[in-house]
Amino acid sequence: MPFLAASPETLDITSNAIAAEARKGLTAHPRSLSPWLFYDEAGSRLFEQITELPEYYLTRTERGIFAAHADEILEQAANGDKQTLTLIELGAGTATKTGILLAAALRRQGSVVYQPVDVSETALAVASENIQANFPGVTVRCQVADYTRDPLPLDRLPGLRTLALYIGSSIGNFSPADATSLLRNVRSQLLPGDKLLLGTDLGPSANKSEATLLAAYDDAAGTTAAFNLNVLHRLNRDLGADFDLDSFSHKALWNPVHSRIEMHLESHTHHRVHIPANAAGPALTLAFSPGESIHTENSYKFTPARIAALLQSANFNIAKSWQDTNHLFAVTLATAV
Ligand code: AVJ
Repeated sequence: MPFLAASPETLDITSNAIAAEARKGLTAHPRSLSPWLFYDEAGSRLFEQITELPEYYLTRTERGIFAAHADEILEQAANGDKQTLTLIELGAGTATKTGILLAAALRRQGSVVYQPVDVSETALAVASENIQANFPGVTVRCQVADYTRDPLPLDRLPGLRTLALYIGSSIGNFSPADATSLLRNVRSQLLPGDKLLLGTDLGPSANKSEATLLAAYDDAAGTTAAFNLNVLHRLNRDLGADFDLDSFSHKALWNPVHSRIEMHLESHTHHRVHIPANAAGPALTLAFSPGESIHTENSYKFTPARIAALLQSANFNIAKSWQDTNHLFAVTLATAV
């Protein structure tokens, strides 16, 4: 893979990090697991399936906004003048959603340097291969990093204006405070005038009922349930835990106080789960009672005012924003102040 960031060894999630995260979350009350644990190979595949579900409007709606406005987004990002953009993408994964924007960048400037950032070296290898096969004018520089924790390892290319992409409602997994620190980290790597394109899901409104929101996280085919339960399967495999998946069920709920969808795994019996000793600490026995749940994800939903406040808290000003005609999803272009 071209231009891989220098790293001592792969930064792909280590079983140590999984052990530490599971220990911390599962021994807390209420119990929780961090959503990054979802994305092992099976989980990533299930998430891809989620993005194609009839109930999961987010991905196709954001794609529709890009399809309708990509040229304008790129023009605005380049301040309408002759500035050349380099695109960086946080949590790029396999970069399947980025094609429309890269194509618009190519129409504008003929060639473009694209810097996908992700913790998964494997996902980046796929991204790099896909992009280079489909967009010969794009130079891919993969950057392996955990952007939630580390400073972004960006190449500041002389003379180029940076457009940072944080799309797909990924910001929705973070509490308001964590979302602000994350965007401040991004801002610290940008120069005044550089741009950020942020994709956010919107909360319930006249156009979107709570039922629509909930269905996106509790689909009829059970794909989201399988995605949620897969985290237990992962802990069984990676940590030697003995979670019985039949003892838990998928729960999605709307929390209006925090404006977020929550996903939980709810135990329906009295039972114990064992996790053998590992590098993160001694063996654990967890006693679950009926109705007790593990909180596995928050997915925050925004209003235009909340998006503006969040961006402002990280020193960005809104340049322009776009929504689909049904006002389900927002794409916001912001300028680094
Ligand atoms: C990848 C965080 C945007 O919150 O909608 C999908 C993950 N969880 N279905 C989201 C997810 C359940 C997704 N994000």
